[in-house]
Amino acid sequence: MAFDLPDLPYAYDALAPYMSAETLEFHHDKHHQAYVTNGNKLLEGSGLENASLEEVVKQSFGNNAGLFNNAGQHYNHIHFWNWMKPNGGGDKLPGSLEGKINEDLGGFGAFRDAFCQAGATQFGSGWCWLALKDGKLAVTKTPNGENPLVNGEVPLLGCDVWEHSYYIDYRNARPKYLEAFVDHLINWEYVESLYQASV
Ligand code: MN3
Repeated sequence: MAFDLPDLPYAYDALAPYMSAETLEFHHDKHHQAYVTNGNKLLEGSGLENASLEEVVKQSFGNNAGLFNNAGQHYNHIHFWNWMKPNGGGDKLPGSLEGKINEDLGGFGAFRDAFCQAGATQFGSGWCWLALKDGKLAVTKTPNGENPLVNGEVPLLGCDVWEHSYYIDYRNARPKYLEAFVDHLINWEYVESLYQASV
């Protein structure tokens, strides 16, 4: 099915000061729109016109680099907008997710350290993730538009560490952006809903 740019689930200025309206205007209206526009061009004639977005991502990986890059980024950004909310972040997690993080990762503090470290050490553009792998939570990172789906994992939370996601607000201070994302922006209820849907 053709790709569509979804509206942001909040106002452009709703995430300030941690993510500015200017960043969201460029990131959503220009960058995400470009993945949608280019993805739709590359979807035509690919044989995947009727596949779900998840299937396009999985089946184009390793086979059709142009389509994969745009479909992967479309998938990642649809979720990224929902992985954030005003007054989000911090350690007040829904109960079942908190228990799982304690069990598999050693608690919120250990998750926070690992997630920020993964994002800070992703060389160049990419994403850091909280994913479900063989029933266990794992913190990972991927280059460019890749995501845990291509490794047979379920993405539960991702943070965009392409410079377009933070350079206006944080310049080169990617670690500060990652800390603000974890401490003030994560929509844990959305993460919980993906976790519940996956078990
Ligand atoms: Mn982006």
